[in-house]
Amino acid sequence: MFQRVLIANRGEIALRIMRACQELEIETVCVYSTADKDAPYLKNADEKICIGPGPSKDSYLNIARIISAAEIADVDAIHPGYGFLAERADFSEICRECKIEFIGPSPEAMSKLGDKIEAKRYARAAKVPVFPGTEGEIEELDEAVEVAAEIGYPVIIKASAGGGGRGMRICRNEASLRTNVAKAQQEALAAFGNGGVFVEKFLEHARHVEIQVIGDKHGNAIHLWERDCSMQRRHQKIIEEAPAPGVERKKIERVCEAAAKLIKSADYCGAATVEFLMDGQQNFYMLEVNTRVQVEHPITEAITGVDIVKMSIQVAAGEKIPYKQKDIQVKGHAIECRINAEDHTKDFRPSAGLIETYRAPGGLGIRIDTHASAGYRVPPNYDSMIGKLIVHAQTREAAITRALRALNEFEIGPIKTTIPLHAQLMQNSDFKKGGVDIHYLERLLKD
Ligand code: MV4
Repeated sequence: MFQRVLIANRGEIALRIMRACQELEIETVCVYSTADKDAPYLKNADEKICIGPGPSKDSYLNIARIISAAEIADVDAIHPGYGFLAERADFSEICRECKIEFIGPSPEAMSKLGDKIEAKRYARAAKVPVFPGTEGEIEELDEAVEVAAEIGYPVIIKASAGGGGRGMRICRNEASLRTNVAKAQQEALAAFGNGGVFVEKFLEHARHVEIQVIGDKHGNAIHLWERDCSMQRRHQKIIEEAPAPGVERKKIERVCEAAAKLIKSADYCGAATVEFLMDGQQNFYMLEVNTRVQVEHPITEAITGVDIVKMSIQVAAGEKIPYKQKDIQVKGHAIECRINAEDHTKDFRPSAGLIETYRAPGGLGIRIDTHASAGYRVPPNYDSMIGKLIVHAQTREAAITRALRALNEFEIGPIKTTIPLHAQLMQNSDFKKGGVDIHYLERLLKD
């Protein structure tokens, strides 16, 4: 096992990783920017190293500074968390060149699955369902038009290097497809340095269901079942839950097994998420593979009892996954509410500043992953998520009741947070029924 790990991240996920390291008796070194210098979570680290000023490009995204910190602190490994450098294959490669273990996939595995066209190839081979569409990247416009005629409109053009909603164009007829392919290619080249685009069937109404998987360096991979992340706004998830309400277990089990096979076929080490859209008939279509630990991993931890962050470190250190697939059983239901420092009544405007009042809920089935507390100043430089409330109960209904109870106990002020929005959603009859689609929240907020 590693002796010392550097955490190349900040906030709640830096704290989450430090806690996992402590339980593994690994020393932690946390990097920070001057915007985070007084943040209390840094006290949880054995050592902290300032890597630059507030702007991410000069600190949390600055590879040279992070590698220098890792060399100075003499760490064995770096955990990237999520965001920042987590999905940068060049960073994974530089770590390898510097003989520092990157806690996550190899640059090869990350590139294979991070590229959407490549990922779709691996998916087809592993019998993971994908959208019908062009096989690889579009070379001839006429070929794309032919495929679109076969699968029927609407279709969507996506950039192979895109993700999270970037580089997509919906085409509802041939004329639109003909004018948009070249534009999409140019845009993709400018934005991602890779002009590869593909076409697939566009699904209008769908739920976002994703599967947690993990691989080790011994050719093993398992899945940890699914999460439903349909409650989102502008590609930002707001609420996630596990398992996905109302989904036939036999059906999801087949997709989960294929997802595990997919990452195994890519020699993938670490935690990953295979994202799907699910239509009204519970057909699944893969969207993309996220090659990192995700924000919403705790709901999977709640229903499976598996510590995903700890396991991500163990597999990076060369240990085998300590579970057989049949050991991973779903127990109860979990819901995560993302607590953002935002005013949802003012178009989710960021609400940074000093937290004067902080009173957290507690009790059975409540977990709060946050770096916030009374006296903490939320810096304006970074993502507005300041924490997550994760509730676990025996049934979905009980989890919703428990979440509302916890949200009513939760007091953060005077900055605005999404707590009141969550309390409203926990009482929303459509949410309570289960199975809202990916456009639900945006529709609700419009009325
Ligand atoms: C789609 C789609 C419909 N059909 N692909 C958006 C982000 C990226 N991960 C893929 N996305 C979508 N791809 C096909 N073939 C609809 C979306 C989409 C979406 C997906 C997941 C969660 C929220 C979304 C919001 C709008 C569009």
